[in-house]
Amino acid sequence: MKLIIAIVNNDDSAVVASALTKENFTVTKLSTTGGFLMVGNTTLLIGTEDERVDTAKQIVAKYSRTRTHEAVTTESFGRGFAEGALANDVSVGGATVFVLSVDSMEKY
Ligand code: 2BA
Repeated sequence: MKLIIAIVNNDDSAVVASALTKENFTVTKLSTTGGFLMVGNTTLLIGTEDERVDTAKQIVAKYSRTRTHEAVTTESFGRGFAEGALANDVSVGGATVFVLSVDSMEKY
């Protein structure tokens, strides 16, 4: 058994989770924050049999779009976006996916 950890954009998370559920995956959605941009994203936990991992990854990839996000540089801290802050465009996503081996899973 595997645990898939998929970090996706908030705007894609409902569609990705719905598509996974439709294909009989069980999904837990966590509200998370990226350490670099410090903006919200969504982490999906998907426990599944080894042979279904590729299917889950394909679904996540299919519904996760790459976006450009403006990141304020450290020199701009405290000045905000409105005051001529120095901003860089950062490419985010589609999705970052980790696959971990699971020793056991029980439901009580
Ligand atoms: P953030 O940490 O907010 O990162 C957002 C985007 O900023 C990243 O997009 C990447 O393009 C850029 N970035 C991140 N760290 C950087 C750094 N040290 N220097 C320069 N640019 C950097 P993605 O790679 O698509 O990542 C999207 C989100 O997925 C991340 O949000 C983070 O929450 C998660 N993530 C990505 N890789 C991860 C990893 N190796 N471990 C844990 N979480 C990860």
